[in-house]
Amino acid sequence: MDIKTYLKEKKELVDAFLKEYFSSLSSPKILGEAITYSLSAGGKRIRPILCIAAHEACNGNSEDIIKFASSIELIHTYSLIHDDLPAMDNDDLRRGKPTNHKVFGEGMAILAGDGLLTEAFYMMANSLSNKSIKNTALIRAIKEISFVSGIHGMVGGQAQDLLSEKSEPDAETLSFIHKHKTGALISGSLRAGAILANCTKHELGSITRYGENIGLAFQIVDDILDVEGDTDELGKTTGSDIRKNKMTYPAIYGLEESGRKAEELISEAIFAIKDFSNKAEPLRGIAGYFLKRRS
Ligand code: GRG
Repeated sequence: MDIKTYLKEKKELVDAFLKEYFSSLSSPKILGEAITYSLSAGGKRIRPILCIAAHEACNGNSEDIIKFASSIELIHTYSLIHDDLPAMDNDDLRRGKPTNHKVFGEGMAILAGDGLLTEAFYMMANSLSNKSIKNTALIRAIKEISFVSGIHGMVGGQAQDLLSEKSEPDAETLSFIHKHKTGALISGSLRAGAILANCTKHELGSITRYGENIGLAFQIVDDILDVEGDTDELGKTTGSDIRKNKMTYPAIYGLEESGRKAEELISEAIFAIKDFSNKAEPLRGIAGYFLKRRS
């Protein structure tokens, strides 16, 4: 299986779903424009794809969860819009385009983020499209995504990140930030996909270990790309972590050791799903892709 083709096909499914879903957004018009501006700016759709791939690995059918998986992209996009605000990272460029607040103003950017976050849960709650998904599984999956997105996950990690800009780098805080700010939503997306396929306890444990490892690896690679990457390829301004005195892997361990750590985590992720059939090939491929990505 060619992982690039898999990623492209699944991204197209998510893109098409989101385009249709937001084609008739209610008033005021500008709010819809601010939302679709960021949502259609060319994100990789990694979190929805991971949700779908975990669902398939646990013998689920991807078509059953396109709506649920796509809703996770709304949460991710909200987090990027708010992360770029002057009160947070104050960035001008995202996904190769001016950031949301640069185009629509801070107030509308905040509301676009709020709207995306809320709509995500409305979408999830309305995502029972097939009898194979049970109500109890859907509630568990929604519980999972709300846990990893909020104070116990992404928002908690972001808060620590904000606090740490003024402190000396330390490994424990860095690990907390990365695992919560980035790893939690990645791992939660995978777990939700598995839960919606009525996975076994053993499968959920393996998917969780896979998710925790690739989640951390994803952010380490992100840190490395901020130093070594190309602004055009990345679609965001590089070097911003150093300028903002961010706690990152390269800042604490250096580039070489950070690369080694990411490789180690990816191997552990692949090992964690060793008992799965070839239906987990996309998960294995995505782990490898995480290491090589340039954007
Ligand atoms: C609650 C006000 C308020 C703000 C919350 C939680 C939060 C804002 C921000 C944290 C989220 C964040 C920016 C995490 C970094 C994760 C990361 C590596 C983002 C880039 O993800 P990709 O590469 O991006 O998947 P694309 O553009 O492909 O979607």
